[in-house]
Amino acid sequence: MTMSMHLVKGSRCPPIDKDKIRLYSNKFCPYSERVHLILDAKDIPYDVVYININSVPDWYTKKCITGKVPAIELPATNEVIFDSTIIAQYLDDKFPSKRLLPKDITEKYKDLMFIEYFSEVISALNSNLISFGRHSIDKEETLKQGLDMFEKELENRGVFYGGKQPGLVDYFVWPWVERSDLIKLFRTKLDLRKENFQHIMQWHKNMMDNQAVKKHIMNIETHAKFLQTYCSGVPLYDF
Ligand SMILES: N[C@@H](CCC(=O)N[C@@H](CS)C(=O)NCC(=O)O)C(=O)O
Repeated sequence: MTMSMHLVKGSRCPPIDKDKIRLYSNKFCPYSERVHLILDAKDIPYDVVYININSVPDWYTKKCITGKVPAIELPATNEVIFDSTIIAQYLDDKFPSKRLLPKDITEKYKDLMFIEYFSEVISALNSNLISFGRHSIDKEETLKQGLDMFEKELENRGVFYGGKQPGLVDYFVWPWVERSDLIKLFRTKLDLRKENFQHIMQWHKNMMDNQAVKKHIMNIETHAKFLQTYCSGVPLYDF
């Protein structure tokens, strides 16, 4: 069972299917999109319950202590695992047939550090966007350094960060790249020239051909429409 509307306070938790992992998600949450991509890339069957994060149902906070999405609920035991990075590691260990993290332990932790570093780039990007151009220079530097590092890393690694096939890093970075054209909507002074990011541009094209990405991609107009409601203080998740 997949619920298409975002559930709010006062709603009931839909009965869980005992054969499938359940994903608690939100259609506009990039962290949730990460987990959709991982589940689909690994062909793991799952159902989805969407949560309105501005009116979190009480039953959800009882299940997931942070009240945040994404989280997964395991069939049979009803145990809940939250946080996209932790969920992804759990799924990669539990379903090892299509590994997305390297088998080699040192390489695996390098990828996890890379993802951790990407969080700093995300926070620099958010602070640039949400300040509508009144951004701080040090955040701009973090963003530029981050993008340069991601460009160089791709040059070294091959077609994808995962090598010949997308790996965890690819699926984890993608949701923000999908939304990158939103930058144009903000009066940002950021000077990000596409010609300086040739490898990332090609990677973008390659990712657009990926089945999991194709299944979840939303067009920029839809992202923009949501962002307008978000910036107005009343985010609309169902329109
Ligand atoms: N580190 C978490 C971040 C998750 C997160 O921030 N989710 C947002 C939605 S995109 C959320 O649930 N926000 C609600 C809140 O902060 O209370 C992850 O990687 O899963």
